[in-house]
Amino acid sequence: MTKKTIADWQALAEKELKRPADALTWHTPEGIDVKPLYTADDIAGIEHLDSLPGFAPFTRGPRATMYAGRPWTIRQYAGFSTAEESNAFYRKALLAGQQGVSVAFDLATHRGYDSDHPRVEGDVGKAGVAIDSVEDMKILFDGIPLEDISVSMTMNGAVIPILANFIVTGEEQGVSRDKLSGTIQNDILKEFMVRNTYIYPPEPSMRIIADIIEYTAKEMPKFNSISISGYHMQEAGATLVQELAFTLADGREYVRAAIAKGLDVDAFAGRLSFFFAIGMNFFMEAAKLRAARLLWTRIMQEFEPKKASSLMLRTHCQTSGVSLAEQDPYNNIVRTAFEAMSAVLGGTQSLHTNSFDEAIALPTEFSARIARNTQLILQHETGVTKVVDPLAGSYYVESLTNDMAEKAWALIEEIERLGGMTKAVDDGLPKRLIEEAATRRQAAVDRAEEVIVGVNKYRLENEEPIDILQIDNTAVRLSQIKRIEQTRRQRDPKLVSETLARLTEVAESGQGNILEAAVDAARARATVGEISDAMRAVFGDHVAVPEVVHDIYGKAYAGDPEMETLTTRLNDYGKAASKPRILIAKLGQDGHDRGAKVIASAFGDIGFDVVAGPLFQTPDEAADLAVANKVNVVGLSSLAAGHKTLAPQLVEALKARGANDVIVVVGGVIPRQDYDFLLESGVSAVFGPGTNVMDAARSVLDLLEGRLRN
Ligand code: 2CP
Repeated sequence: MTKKTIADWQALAEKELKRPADALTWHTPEGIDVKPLYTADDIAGIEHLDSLPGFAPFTRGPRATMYAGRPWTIRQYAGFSTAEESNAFYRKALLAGQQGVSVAFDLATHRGYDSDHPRVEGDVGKAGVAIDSVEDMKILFDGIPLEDISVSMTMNGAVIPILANFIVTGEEQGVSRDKLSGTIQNDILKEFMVRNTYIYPPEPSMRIIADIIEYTAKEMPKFNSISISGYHMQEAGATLVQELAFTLADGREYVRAAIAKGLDVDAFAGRLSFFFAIGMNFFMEAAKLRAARLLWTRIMQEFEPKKASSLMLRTHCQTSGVSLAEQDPYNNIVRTAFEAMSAVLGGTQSLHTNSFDEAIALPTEFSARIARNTQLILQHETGVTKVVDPLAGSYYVESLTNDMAEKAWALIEEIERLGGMTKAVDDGLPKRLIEEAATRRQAAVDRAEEVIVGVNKYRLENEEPIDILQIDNTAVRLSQIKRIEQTRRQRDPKLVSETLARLTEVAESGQGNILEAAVDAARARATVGEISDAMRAVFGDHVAVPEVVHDIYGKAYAGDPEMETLTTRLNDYGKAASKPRILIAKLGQDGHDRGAKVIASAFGDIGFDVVAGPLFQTPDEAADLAVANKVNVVGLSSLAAGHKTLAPQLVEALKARGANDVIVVVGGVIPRQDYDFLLESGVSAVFGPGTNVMDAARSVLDLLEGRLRN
């Protein structure tokens, strides 16, 4: 048989297709053109191909034997309500096959407020567990031996009091800090970019990180000092290349901060860890992890470490929350399983698989079991653990790995030219690029150019509501307040004020280690809020200015008859009354602003006057803003389960200001079970996950026109 060439294939393909073969090229949002066929020519000359697992640049995995030696850690992120309830959940999960604990804290804790603070009324115990002092933390880990079980804590803003509480909890369990294993997220740069649970401005926040790296390097050799996270970037709409590049650039910045503190690179680099999202682009996600390891080695070589472990990228992964749909939610089980497989083929060290109901509410015991079992089945039944890096040598995956690395490297270099990530974050470039990508994607989904089964194609006519977990936020808050009061009664007030004063002094002088000082305060039973405030007194609060991107959504719909009809209606409304003005509001400590930003941007392009409200408002503050700006509509975006408390308060606050004619609509993660409650509370429309933005705009306009007629 004569050997066939690419030209032969192309001729045959075009005969089959009856059009040019490059019509099949998939232009991904990453700017990578994925061809329908890859051959040996596509990987010729790629440098990393000869590398082996366990050796730099670790493209094939950080360990020589990978899962054949030890499978990845099944580490499900969980936490809700009180410490007692979360503790019971962890203990059960550990008995059922989970291998590590991963704590989700509520947003009040994240932002350094005690549960009795008036700003956090709607947040306590909602999207995570409420922790106010060591007393709560001790209950959280009761019966969980911290010597044996590694604990991940997703904490960034209030990282100092939480880590201090964890250390003291260990001490009081009889486990000295050198034996504590686990990870603290401690990645503030991405908070300023996308996740928004910051407290202090960037500069003191970077000092906090350097102090934690210093302290853990000296005192906690088994503890990963940071989890440098791209997850939230992808959740916020970043492309995979953006996620990869910005995460590694963040990592480089933290290394520089620690070295500037006087640390030797080998003293801490081996305990830096990473965290990526795994979405539905199956091969590209696996390639992303391989490229991440390759590039991290390249970055770390600049610092000339002596230990191989300093060059090694180890990562946790979580399947993508944003890829889940409210509609036909059992599809999410399938999505998560594919994403989990992709993470494993990419060589993750630890994995969280989402529960199928996570687009709607907190996981139930049932959905959490399926999520965990997804990983157990992968580990025990599929055989994927038996061979290291099984995708190696695939023309497509190797070529993708290389493309991802090159594209991300170009972006990393751009960040360098801007003066590094702290500066780039300050200038707002990464945030803007991510928001543009998010808006572009929303338009692609709304136009069904990107298919989501059950949402914009194959949609069910009737959806059966599923059982969801509801948290009685008021009860949790009251029980937390009771325990705070008890703690305050039982502690030595003099010791508390002395240790807090010392912490403020360390923060102010720049001398000494902040975490070390906070451990003493935590031991004396100073609360999370008090420890945070002791630093707030010196560092102040970070206040972000909301900015919105333009002309992305509108461009995607340019010339579309749907858009033209809406524009005409908006113009007619404008002539009859005034140009409709909408305030996009975020209330409570819910910092998930992808949806709010996309809506603000798209509504602006559609023709509304948009006021983008700041994060973290109280209902009264939002009502003041609405009145001051004379808006017709307030669109409340709620993603952290606070809507049942906050939306009625917003309606009342508007009424109290005589703004009865302002229409209130609510969008975000709102379970169908809550719709009636919200509508009865004075909300005019509810837009759940998966809402088409054009449909939402049309509904808002219907409401406005209805008001005009009446
Ligand atoms: C691993 N080990 C092995 C092998 N593989 N030993 C022999 N043969 C092998 N093949 C050893 C490792 O060296 C290590 O020991 C130990 O086994 C555990 O392995 P590991 O790979 O370090 O796994 P891990 O302990 O699970 O740690 C994984 C990470 C860590 C990624 C390094 O940072 C981590 O657990 N991160 C989780 C972060 C997380 O859960 N985040 C939650 C995000 P030594 O340690 O002695 O070397 S929540 C997200 C939400 C959405 C949010 O953020 O809002």
